[in-house]
Amino acid sequence: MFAILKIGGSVLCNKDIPYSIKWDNLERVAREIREAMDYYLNKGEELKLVLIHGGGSFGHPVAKRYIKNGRFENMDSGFWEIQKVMRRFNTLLIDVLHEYGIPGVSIQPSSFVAFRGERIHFDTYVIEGMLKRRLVPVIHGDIVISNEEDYKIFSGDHALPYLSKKLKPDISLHASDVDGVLDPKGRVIKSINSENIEEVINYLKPSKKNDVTGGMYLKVMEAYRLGVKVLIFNGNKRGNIYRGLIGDYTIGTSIN
Ligand code: IP8
Repeated sequence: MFAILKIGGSVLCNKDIPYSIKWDNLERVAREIREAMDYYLNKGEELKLVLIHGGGSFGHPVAKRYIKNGRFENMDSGFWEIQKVMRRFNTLLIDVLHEYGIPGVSIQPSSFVAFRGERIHFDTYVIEGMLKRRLVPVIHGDIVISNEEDYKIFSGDHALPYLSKKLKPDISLHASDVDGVLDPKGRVIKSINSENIEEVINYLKPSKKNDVTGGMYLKVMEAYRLGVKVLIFNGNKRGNIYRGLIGDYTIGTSIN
């Protein structure tokens, strides 16, 4: 089984408090990944895994300080400051993975990823080599260079579709803080496919009133076009990460 798992910032951090980790959640996530690895090992198989995490309460507050009127300023210190807090967050997370015997290795996008226009420059040769060696690359949202002289945030939401398209996992898991894609009555839509995509898109279309819906609209559109199965589920609920990793796709909304 080959999975890419993105863990949302709200699962790992308390967004209201800078540099705060939800330690109980982080421990639980690591334990559930370990249990999923053991599940496959017991069957004589293995779980190939790429992990992605966002900026959480580390990258976002620091990045905000350097954005004025939609542009980055004072980036001689901004670049290394954002890189530094993200490196710290990534290290804290990977340290916990190691405690659970998960061979996490750090992938720091600010060192080698760039935007060229809207195109992402991201060489995955080393990540693929790490996967062959049973390592678990842990990629994070970061600050990266963009075009000739500019900068841009490379988000976990860039990394998940980019790596899914390129590495073609069996499943792309999106552990967020919602139960999945909701219908107008607030019920989780179990599956989005060619039969109901038009209908779902219609009621997710961004309205000015509601940004969150707009966010979900883009996520669903992108996931649908990926050509890889995507599962959006609630990573705050105990057991969901384990279940997603062992192929129980009833825990949220699957899109393919
Ligand atoms: O939380 C943002 O990543 P995201 C990364 O996945 C930074 O959007 C540095 C704010």
